[in-house]
This record gives sequence, C-alpha cells and structure tokens, in this order.
Amino acid sequence: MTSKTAAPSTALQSSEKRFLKALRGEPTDRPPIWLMRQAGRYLPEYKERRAVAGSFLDLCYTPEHAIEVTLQPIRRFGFDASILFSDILVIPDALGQPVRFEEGIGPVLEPITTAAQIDALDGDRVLDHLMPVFKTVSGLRAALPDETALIGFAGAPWTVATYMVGGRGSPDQGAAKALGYNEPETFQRLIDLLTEVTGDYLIAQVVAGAEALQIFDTWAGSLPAPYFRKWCLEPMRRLRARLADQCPNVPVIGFPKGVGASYETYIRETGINAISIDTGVDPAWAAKVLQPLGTVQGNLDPLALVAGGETMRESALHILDTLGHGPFVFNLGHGIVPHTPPEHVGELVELVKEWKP
Ligand code: 1CP
Repeated sequence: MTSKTAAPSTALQSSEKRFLKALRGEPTDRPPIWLMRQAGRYLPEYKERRAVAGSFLDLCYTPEHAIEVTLQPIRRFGFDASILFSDILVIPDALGQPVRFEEGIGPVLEPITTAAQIDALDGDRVLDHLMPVFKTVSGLRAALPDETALIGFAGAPWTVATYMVGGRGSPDQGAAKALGYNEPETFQRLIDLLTEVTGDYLIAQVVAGAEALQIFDTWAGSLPAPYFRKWCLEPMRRLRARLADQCPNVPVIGFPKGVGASYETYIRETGINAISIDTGVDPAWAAKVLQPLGTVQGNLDPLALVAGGETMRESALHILDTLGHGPFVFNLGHGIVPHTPPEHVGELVELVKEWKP
C-alpha cells in the first residue's frame, strides 16, 4: 500500500480521546483503562455468542459477531479503548496454513518446518482473506461511543512463527528455536515474510478505522539476547518504520512480554510510542527508566483481578500511585483469565476512574 491514510471522522475527534492523548504523552484528567482479553470467556454474553457463531474462527470472520463481542465489555464497563476482536493466528490462516481452535487445547496448525513449506505460503492472499476483519473494524468505528478509541492489533513475527512451526502453543517454543538455530536462513525467510504481511495487515486496519495499534510478542522473553535482537527487535524496528511512514499519526504499543531489562532497549530502538509491561516488571523501575522514553501500559497481575478485594485494590493503587503521574495507560500484565469474576472488573474500572493524579 502506498497512499497515506486518514481515519474516518467521528463526532469527537480522535485527537481528544483520553486513551490516544495518553499514548501521545499528553496530560489527561485521569489515566485511561482497558484490559487485554477484555472480550472473552469470563463474560457469559461472550459464551452465548460464541455458541451461536460456531467455531472460534467463524466468530472472528463474521463481522456481525465480532462487532458484538468487541462491544460487550464496552457496554458493561465503559473502558476507554476497545480492541478489535480477532486473534494473532488469523495471519497463518490467511497465508494458507489453516488454523483451528480446539476446546481444551487451543490453536492447532499443521506444523511448517521446511524451506519448501515456507516458500509455498502466499503473502498475496492475506488482505483478501482478512477482508471480514476490516469490515469489523469499520463497523466498530461506527458503533463505538464517541469517547472510546479503537485498537487494531497483530502478533509479532517471532510469536506468530512459534505457532506456525510448532503447530500449537508450547511452554518453551522448542520447535521454532530448533528451526531457527539449525536452519537460520530458512527461519529468517519466515520472519521476513511475517514482517511484510503483518505490516500490510496493520496498515489495512488503519485504513478501515483503527486509531492505535498493539503488537503482541508474547514469547519474546524466551530468547537469548542475540536472537531477541534478530527475531524480535529488528523485525519490530522495520515494522514500526513502515507504519511511521504509511500512517504517521497512529500510535503503536509494543508488548514484548517477559524481556526484563530489555524493555528499555526495545522502546529505545524500535521507536514505538508506548510499551505494555508484564506483571513481573517493578512499576518503580518502569516509572524511572521507561516513562521518560514513552507511555507505559500495565501491569496488574490478572490473578489479583481474580482475587479481588483488598489484594486487587492495593495492587492497583500501587501501580496508579507509581505510574499514574506520567504518561500511563492502566492495564493488566497479561490477558484476563476465563475464571475472572466480571464484578471484579467493574470494581477495578471504578477504582481507576476515581483515582486522581
Ligand atoms: O474459546 C475461545 O473463546 C477462545 C479464547 C480466545 C480468545 C477470546 C482465543 C484463542 N483468542 C481470543 C481473542 C484474542 N486473542 C484477542 C482479542 C480479544 C481481546 O483482547 O479482548 C487478542 C488480542 C488475542 C491475542 C492472542 N492470541 C495472543 C497474544 C496475547 C496473549 O494473550 O499472549 C496469543 C498468544 C494468542 C493465541 C491464542 N489464541 C487463543 C488461545 C487460547 C491462544 C493461546 C494459545 C497458547 O496456549 O499458546
């Protein structure tokens, strides 16, 4: 795609939305809040809609259903941002490596482990295949309340590659590492292809109406430093540069989960606007080292949200008191888990909305 993009106009200009102001580092009346996996199985209305839709991918690829499940948590809790309902694994599906989601297992793909299989993937069909996702994005822009920002997203090349090569989630990403260590050139071809098509995909989401983008690198923390640089940092730097060129006004949030002190290198070297930190990062360290470089998003333990009560209150207030004075977006350190009581989410949103800087 070569033309520059402008998001459709709505009653409240994008620029005035609290979440987008925070991503640009501008002062806000209070920190904005949204939660990773805010749509999902902890909500009874999600389970109902999921049953009607059929398979998980049918839910992602039917705009009417995907719009509905994206809006469910907005109606209930009034979050400042909504995230497009989809999954990071629509990219392999679109490249011609079919994905299915099995109850109790998660995503299942036919593993790709040879150069010939990588060469058979077809980057040219990605945007056509994902047309329903773009319809969901534009439908959401029309349906969301004026003050609610819309986040588009994708998985980072390394994390998506771990599923493509391993065929499913794994605790150590062993299959992707084996291919990367034994056949570095072959694996690099896959990373390069994913970097290219992920850029196409994110730009098309912006054209359809996404106002900010988040890139999930869930398994970044499992790589030794030189490989983290090669397979996470470098592709993200290229992706960010392309987005800066094609949609310069759209802020980008990175989430290289579990990388510890490398969060600093990541924000410095990629040029992203904001960094989402996992639960293990000390908010005081993030305030001192990361906030001068960009907006910090995070990092309540999803299990403190399950616990609720004083544990949740104290944990949330500690984060707010430490990070809430600089550019900050309240979130979790990882996604909401299915056994989270929805009432706890309501209490958390109230607490954040009442907190004063
Ligand atoms: O049965 C169901 O209903 C499926 C559960 C589910 C949901 C609700 C999956 C399967 N994906 C999603 C939606 C989803 N996934 C969203 C949009 C919803 C929202 O945030 O409100 C997003 C942003 C994702 C991103 C995603 N998918 C990531 C990155 C973030 C993270 O959680 O680390 C990853 C790694 C995936 C893969 C995936 N999809 C689904 C599952 C169960 C998994 C994890 C597989 C594993 O165990 O490794």
